[in-house]
Amino acid sequence: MEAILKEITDFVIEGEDEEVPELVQQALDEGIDADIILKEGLVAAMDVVGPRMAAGDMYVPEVLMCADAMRAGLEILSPILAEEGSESLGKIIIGSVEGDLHDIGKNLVAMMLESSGFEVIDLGINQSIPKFEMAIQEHDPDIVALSALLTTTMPALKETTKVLKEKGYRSKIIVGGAPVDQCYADEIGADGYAEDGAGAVICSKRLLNIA
Ligand code: B1M
Repeated sequence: MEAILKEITDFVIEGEDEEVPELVQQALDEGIDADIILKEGLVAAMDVVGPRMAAGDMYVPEVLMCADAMRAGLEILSPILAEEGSESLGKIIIGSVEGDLHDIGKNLVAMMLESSGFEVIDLGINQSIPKFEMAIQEHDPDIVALSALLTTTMPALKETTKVLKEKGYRSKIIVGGAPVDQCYADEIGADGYAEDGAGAVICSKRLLNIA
């Protein structure tokens, strides 16, 4: 089991978007849990890519190839991870804040929320405050989930939260992303913080008083 997971990790790091889905399917056929493949195969690759990127050993085009390979693998896992619930627990708008182009983690969070029974409207990356506002006016969500992966986009997280709160929308605001923590969420006045997809589900249910 470990061998194929390591192979998946290595192929994601090499940005091989044709081999990765094949290997993910092979791992599933071998009976490995989708959740294990996600964590120990796909996400593990990003734990290698991140430090290499920080050290200047990998550049943006190469990292983009890794992201594509990861996405290709996720496409195989998504239907298994996201078994649809019948009745919606509530409506959630999710997006990466302005200036932030990262979406792998956000997509995972969206998938977890959806698979837990929430209706999720994913606005995508680089979403300005007016875009969040337009979406809120159109969909009237119970929750708005904001994602930020960069320390440089944390101020956009703060500003978006501040403006949406000031405008008095009924939606609760939850925030997350690698540089964000509970302390920062409290500081910027968000209603909730989640470390990952599972946390976002727990946090959303808590805010909507769902047992
Ligand atoms: Co970027 N990048 N990147 N990058 N990138 C990081 C984040 C970085 C830590 C790498 C590093 O240097 N070590 C670093 C940030 C440093 C910092 O700010 N402190 C960094 C940098 C510097 C940059 C650029 C500035 C590089 C450059 O251009 N010189 C640039 C900025 C672009 C921009 O956004 N404006 C950039 C670009 C990119 C790519 C486009 C090449 C690519 C993104 C492709 C894509 O997403 N489609 C990329 C990638 C892939 C990464 C790393 C390697 C991997 C991110 C990832 O997908 N992780 C990342 C290093 C790392 O994280 N190891 C890095 C896997 C994913 C499952 O985890 O995204 O953390 P994560 O999501 C988690 C949680 O954070 C949480 O749940 C998710 C699931 O568990 N979560 C939420 C996320 N959103 C949530 C929302 C919620 C709740 C929880 O709502 C409530």
